[in-house]
Amino acid sequence: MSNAFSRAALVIGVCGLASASLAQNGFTYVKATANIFGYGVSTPQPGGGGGGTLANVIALNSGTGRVAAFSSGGQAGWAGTNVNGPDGGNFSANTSIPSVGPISGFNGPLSGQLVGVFIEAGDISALTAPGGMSYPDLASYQQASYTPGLRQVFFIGDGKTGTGSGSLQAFFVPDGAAYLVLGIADAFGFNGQTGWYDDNVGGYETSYTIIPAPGSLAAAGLLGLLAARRRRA
Ligand SMILES: [Ca+2]
Repeated sequence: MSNAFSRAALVIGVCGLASASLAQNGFTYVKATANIFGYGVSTPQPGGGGGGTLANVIALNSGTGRVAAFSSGGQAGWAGTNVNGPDGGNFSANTSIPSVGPISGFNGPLSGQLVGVFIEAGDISALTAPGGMSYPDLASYQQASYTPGLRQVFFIGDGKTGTGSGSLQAFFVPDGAAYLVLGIADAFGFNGQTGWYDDNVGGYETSYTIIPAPGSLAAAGLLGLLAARRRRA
């Protein structure tokens, strides 16, 4: 190995470690009753049936070009019985819920998935909801990466391209995001105005990592490390 090559390898290694040490890591339990449309300050239920509980709110370290990754497991149930994991299930073949105040709606196949939304700092109550993310088919839950906008509810699932398998998916954090909110998009039969949280049971154990302005090389390396750690676990 040439000196030049070993020095380059060392620099890459140190940069990777620096990124890893600054990454924001955490764990949170997202109850099946966690209302994604409430931004942690209220639990709206315009569709009736109960607004559930406050969504999980994670205050993000500031930065630009941040990337989030997730690893989620556990089981959640709807109307007492049917259960599924964080990638969602067949309680309803699809979810179609309109926006609530400044938070976008959520439309896609399956139901009961772990979803998230990035929120900016300050009072958002007077802001207009953006259009929803596009999830036209099951394959749209299996992408390598996603770029949700502020206040745009996005699919997380178990955080991997498959269900319980595959590689970690990268979620690019919109610049200006101050909070990451995690919860469930629920409605009567998962269609129509949000509500019907109060008969939900269980929840999702969710680990998250937000990598600050990593540069693509360090991000790829850190995601690889995370994947390797999970495979050993
Ligand atoms: Ca998945």
